[in-house]
Amino acid sequence: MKSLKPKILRFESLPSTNTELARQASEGAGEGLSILAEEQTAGRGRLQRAWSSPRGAGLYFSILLQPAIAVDQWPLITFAAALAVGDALSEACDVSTDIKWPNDLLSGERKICGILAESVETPTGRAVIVGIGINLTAGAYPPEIANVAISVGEASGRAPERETLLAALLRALARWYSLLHEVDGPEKIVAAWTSRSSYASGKSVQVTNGDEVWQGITRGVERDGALRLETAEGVKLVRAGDVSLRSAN
Ligand code: BT5
Repeated sequence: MKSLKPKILRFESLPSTNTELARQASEGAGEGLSILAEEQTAGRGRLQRAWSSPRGAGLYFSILLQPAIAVDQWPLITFAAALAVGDALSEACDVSTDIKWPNDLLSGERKICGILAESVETPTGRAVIVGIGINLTAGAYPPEIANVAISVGEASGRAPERETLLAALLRALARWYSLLHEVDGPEKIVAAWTSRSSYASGKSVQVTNGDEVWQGITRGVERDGALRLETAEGVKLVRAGDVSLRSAN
């Protein structure tokens, strides 16, 4: 069994917890090293998009993992992280969430958490940095995206306790990460993810990946985390892209 022992380094301010952890990983930091910052001045999303990270308004966290699973299953690390955040939000804040493929936690269709997994070379082999940004208060995101973003405070009606949430997150990450390494663990993670995501099956969506745009109905996920999309031209396997709800026309 693989057990995760997180060790947290705390910073007042960083450009990005993922970037700082990548630097430390390339210098030999070990599995479980985690970084927490009060604010990020250059927080990152996927495809070099920005993640709004003002001081004290969100939980900005990254953890270094060296999974002992086949590389083609590494996308399931993001799934495991999404399941862990869902558990932590439910346990510590009484907030229930939906998961939008591949990495968004939603509360009532609005994004409450984003996850950014990046692979990195270390002296002991390839590793993954999982970055997690959770909005604690409405100050975490810019007002322009208030229609698509939400915070724990707004979703729960209570002031969120960051340390309680962090502790729950670390426990949940250790649980799901350990499951990922069990025989049948990947199948169990895909099954749990599918049961918690209204987007996994039967949802009419549009998927944008660079210049490509596909429309279709979601039909579950593959063993490696790829999203099955039934389009007019047949079933496509989506491995990268942004999923949005398709408006009825
Ligand atoms: C993500 O990207 O959702 C991944 C976000 C990961 C952030 C964490 S914080 C700790 C660690 N260190 C980092 O530098 N990053 C990680 P993506 O799916 O590409 O979504 C980005 C989009 O979400 C942006 O283009 C905005 O539209 C929107 N957005 C930005 N800030 C937001 C916020 N605080 N809450 C909700 N939506 C936001």
